[in-house]
Amino acid sequence: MTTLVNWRWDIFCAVIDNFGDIGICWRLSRQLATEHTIAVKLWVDDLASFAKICPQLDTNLAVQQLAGVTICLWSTTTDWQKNAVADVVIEALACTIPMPYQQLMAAQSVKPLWLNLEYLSAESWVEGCHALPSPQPHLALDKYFYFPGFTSATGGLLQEQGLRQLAEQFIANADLQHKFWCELGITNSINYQQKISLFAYDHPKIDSLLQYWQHSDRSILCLVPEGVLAQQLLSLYPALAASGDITLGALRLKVLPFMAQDNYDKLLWACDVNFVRGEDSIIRAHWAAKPFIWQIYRQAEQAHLDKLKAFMQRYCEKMSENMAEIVQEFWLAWNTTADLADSWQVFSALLPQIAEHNLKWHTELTLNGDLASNLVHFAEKKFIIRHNFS
Ligand code: TRH
Repeated sequence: MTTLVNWRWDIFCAVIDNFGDIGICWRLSRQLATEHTIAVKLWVDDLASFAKICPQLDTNLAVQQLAGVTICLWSTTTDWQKNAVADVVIEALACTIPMPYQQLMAAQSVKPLWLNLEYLSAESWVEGCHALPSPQPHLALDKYFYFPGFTSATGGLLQEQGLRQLAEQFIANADLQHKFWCELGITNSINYQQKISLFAYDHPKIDSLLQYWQHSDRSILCLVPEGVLAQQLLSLYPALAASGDITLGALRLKVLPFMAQDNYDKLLWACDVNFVRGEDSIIRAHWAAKPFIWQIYRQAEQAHLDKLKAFMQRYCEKMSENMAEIVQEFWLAWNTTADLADSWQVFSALLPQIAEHNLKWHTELTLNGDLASNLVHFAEKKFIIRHNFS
C-alpha cells in the first residue's frame, strides 16, 4: 500500500476582498504543516493583503518559507509546467485553479485529490452537499465539495490543537495580558471595566451605540482595527484622526493597526466582548468564548441575512426563548440599518449568561473535530482507495 509520508498538498487562494480568504488559507496551511507534517504549498495571488495578517512575509519574493509552509506567488505568468502537481489540491473559497494546472492534474497516472473548500454556512443544505463529488467531464477528474460547518455531518471548523488551553492560560494570567496591552500602547488597561474589540464593516447607526457607551456607568475601552469601520469613525470624530485615540465620556476609542493573526487571537482573549465579521474572525471569537456579535459579509439582495439567520438558529438553539430573542434582536440590528442603543442595552444585561453559553457551544463544536484533521482523514481515505484500485 502507498505510504502517506511525504504527502504534498497545494492550496490555491485568490484574495477577492478583505482578509477572510487568505486568513483561512494561511491558518489551514500552517496547521496542515505543523500538526500533520504535510508539505504544503500555498499559492496566493495577493501578497500585500497577506502581509497585513502576516508581517514577516516578504512581498518581493515569489517563493518563500514561513511556519513550515512554502508560500508561492500565484500570478498570470506562473509557469505551471515547472511545478510538480501535488497529491492533494485544494481550491479555496470558490477560486478557480488555473487551467494549465488542471490539465496537469488530469495527466497524472494517479490523479490527485481535488477539493473545493467551500464557504462557511450554517444552512442545513450544507450537510447534504458536503463531501459529494463534482464530476469535471472535460478533464475526467472528480472534484469534491468540502464544507466547513457546525455539525458532525460537515467538515467542522478550523481550530488548532491546544488552542483553548493557550486561551485559558492567557485569560488567567494578568501579567501576560498587561504585557499585551502595553504592546498595543495601552498602559492603563486595568482602569477599564469593559474592553470591547470592534472589528466590523461600517454601520449607518454606529453613532447610536457609541453614544450609549459614552454615557455608560462603567469605563469602556473600545479597540477598532483599522479598516472600513475605523474610517467611518474617523469621519464621525475628526479628533480621532490626530492620534487614533480619543476619550468621550466613559468611552475610550482607539484605532489599532492590523496585527499578526496570532496577536489578533490575543485581542479576542483579552477583551470582554468581541464584535467580529466575515468568516474567520467569527470562528476565532468562538474559540475565545467571550460574548461575541457577528457582522456577516454582505451579499447582493440581502442573501447574507438567510445565512445569518441559519447561524443564529443553531447558535441560539439551547438558549432560553427570552435569551435567544434578545441575542437575535441585537445581532439583526447589527446586520441591518436599525438603531443600536436599545437593543444593546438589553443584550448587554445578558453578557454573563452569553459567556456561559459560549463555553458550552465551544465544547459542542469541538466534538465535530477540526477542519484540518477532518480534511486529512478524508484525503487519506480517498488516497488509499486510489492507490489500491487505480
Ligand atoms: O476580512 P473579512 O471581512 O473577510 C471576508 C470574509 O471572510 C468573507 O466571508 C469573505 O467572503 C470576504 O472576506 C471575501 O473578515 P474575516 O473573515 O474575519 O477575516 C479577517 C482575517 O484577518 C482573519 O483571519 C483575522 C485576521 N486579522 C488579523 O490577522 N489581524 C487583525 O488585526 C485583524 C483585525 C484581523
